[in-house]
Amino acid sequence: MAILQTLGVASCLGGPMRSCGYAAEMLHDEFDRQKPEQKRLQLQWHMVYPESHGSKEEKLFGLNQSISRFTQYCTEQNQPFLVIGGDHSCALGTWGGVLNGLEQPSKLGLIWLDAHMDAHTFATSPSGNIHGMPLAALLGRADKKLATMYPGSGFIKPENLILIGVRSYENEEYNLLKRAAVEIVFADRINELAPVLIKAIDKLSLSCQAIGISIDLDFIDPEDAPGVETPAQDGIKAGELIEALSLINRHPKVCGLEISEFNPEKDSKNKTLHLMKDIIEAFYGETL
Ligand SMILES: [Mn+2]
Repeated sequence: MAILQTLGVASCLGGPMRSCGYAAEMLHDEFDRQKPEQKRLQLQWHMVYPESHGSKEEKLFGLNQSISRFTQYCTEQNQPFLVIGGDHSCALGTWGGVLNGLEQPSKLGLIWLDAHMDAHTFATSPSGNIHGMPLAALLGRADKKLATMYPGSGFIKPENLILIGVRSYENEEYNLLKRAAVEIVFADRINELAPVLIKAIDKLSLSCQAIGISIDLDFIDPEDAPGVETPAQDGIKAGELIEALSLINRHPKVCGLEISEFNPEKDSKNKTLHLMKDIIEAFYGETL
């Protein structure tokens, strides 16, 4: 069984809540409870924690730098990876690191499954929460303060980014993405997720050397994934995401998967925790 390099980000510095830093630890235990005959993959866990001193900006920069070193190494070694947030600000490190590790950073594609656009800057965000800003930085459109938290030396080309499942956003972030001509597939335009995801992979495969998938658990309908920081009604059913990911199981162009925003305090009967495990197995698991 292949070993999947996995990084847990024990931080919630980018969001308003305090508990999403426990996601990786809980998921680690969840996989540990599996019986050997149920195992579809082997995770090699690494963990990163924020520094205990310094400003929030300094802590987030340090944290994202550590995350980026991990994904840069995996990218250089051509090894698939998994990053478990933490809040979604970990994307600054995850994809910044992949950009640092690629010979041609302009050939990174990114599929962003999220109820939100995450394309604010400090100038436009009503909350000032950094988990709502990673895409602005990844596109090279950050303000000065946000740019100091980004460890990447390159940026994602707007034509290589596709947002899927959006249903809650502010005009300022919509304008930023629209000006950059980023493709957005709104949740209410999705009848069935699998063909939408496959179309996105096929499109990016034409011009990209590697494709990343970033999942914010609030992409899923809150009925199926109640344990998230910022729920939004009318999301995609969990079963549809699992089916879609099974169809692209270990796709050779996909370099890594990121899952973020799990909030155990809001979970009910461990539904969202179990879903995280199912997502990982659907994409990275071997068929039993
Ligand atoms: Mn997000």
